[in-house]
Amino acid sequence: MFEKVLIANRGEIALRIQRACRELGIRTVVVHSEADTDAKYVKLADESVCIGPAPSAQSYLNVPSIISAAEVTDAEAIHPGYGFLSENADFAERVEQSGFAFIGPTAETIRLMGDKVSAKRAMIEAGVPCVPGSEGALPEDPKEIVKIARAVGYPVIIKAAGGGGGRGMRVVHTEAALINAVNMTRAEAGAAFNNPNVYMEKFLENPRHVEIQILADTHGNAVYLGERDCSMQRRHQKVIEEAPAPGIARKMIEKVGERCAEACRKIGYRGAGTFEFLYENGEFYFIEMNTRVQVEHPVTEMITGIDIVQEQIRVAFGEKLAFRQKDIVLNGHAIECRINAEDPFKFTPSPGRITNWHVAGGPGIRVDSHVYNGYFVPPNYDSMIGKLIAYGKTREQAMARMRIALSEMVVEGIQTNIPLHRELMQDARFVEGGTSIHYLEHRLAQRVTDKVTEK
Ligand code: MV4
Repeated sequence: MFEKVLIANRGEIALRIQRACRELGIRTVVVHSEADTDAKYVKLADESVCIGPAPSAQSYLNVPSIISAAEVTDAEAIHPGYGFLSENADFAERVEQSGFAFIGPTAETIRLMGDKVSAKRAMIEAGVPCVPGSEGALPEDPKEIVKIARAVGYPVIIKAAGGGGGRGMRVVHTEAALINAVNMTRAEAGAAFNNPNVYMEKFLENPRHVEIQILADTHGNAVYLGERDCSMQRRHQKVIEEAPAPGIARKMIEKVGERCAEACRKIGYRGAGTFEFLYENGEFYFIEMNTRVQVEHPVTEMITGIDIVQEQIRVAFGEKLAFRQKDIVLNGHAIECRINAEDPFKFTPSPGRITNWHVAGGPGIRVDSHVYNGYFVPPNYDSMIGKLIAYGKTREQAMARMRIALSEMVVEGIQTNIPLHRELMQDARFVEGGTSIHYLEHRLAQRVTDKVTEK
């Protein structure tokens, strides 16, 4: 196994990766910005290297500094976590060219999946069901574009090939609005992603977001670890995730999961990955693949008993997966609430010093957080300060445990979205399960109306 791994990330995931390394007997190097010098996980690491000032562009995105840190500490591999450089193909390439293992897929795979047009083409070829739409990027000729839209049928959505995660897309309801929308999306995409290519899909009006977790080794083995429902989101930021997805037939998941695993074998995928689908009227439609470990990986870990981060590291070292598909048994239900340092009504960030931090506990409760009493939440990064995960034999038990856990959580000195989670765990539609990607935003709009009219 690797003797030393460098963690090129911060916050809860830096701590999560460190714990995985410890269990595997691997020493850790943490790189950090000046804003994170006092973070406890930095002190817990075997070694730490300050790689720059607080702004990410000068620290967590500073490729030469990170590579230098790996060189001076003699690390053998780099784990990028999520966000920051995790899906940057050029970074993965630089890491490997400098003689380190990149804990993730190859630069080539990251590039293939980073371009949503090539990703979709690869998935169609591999037999993964996709949203109907244009074959590849849209042509220049407006007449051709109009023809494609007529064939797909309105409403359509125009998406940037370089986008993803909700960036660079536009819904079009009528032919009259089509060409202008394509031109606008193209112009924005050229500026934002340095890639003006756009493609078209049928716009699904009320889908759920259901994703499939996969693991693949470098010996041609790939498995799927079931699905997660991530439909509870606001402005493309997930708020609650759960596994399994309520009300979807196991047979359906097995069918689409096997397609995903087969696609991984076909493209030579390495490590952990997620296939994002929209699920509507009993059908799965692939939209994007994420080539990193995801924030919500713990819900899958809870129901499979598999440590996804450890498996990423093992596979990067060249080990074979220690299990086959038939060995993977889903057990029970898990729900994750993302805890953000933000105003629970206005959603404005709430950085600052945490004067009192008490976490929940008890059966089936897991807290992934780097926060402690007296910790200062820096204003420079994402507002997520931790994740509260509840496991139960059934969804009802997981929810009951989550309600208790949320009642036990104490965070003082800053505002958090814990009050929102308390509300949502009592929400009749959420409790019922199977809400669409639009539900939370509708529910929040309702909350404002309720307040004004004092219902
Ligand atoms: C869509 C869609 C409806 N139809 N594509 C947004 C994020 C990016 N991953 C893809 N997204 C969407 N693509 C088609 N053909 C609706 C969304 C979408 C969405 C998807 C997942 C989770 C939340 C979302 C919120 C708004 C829109």
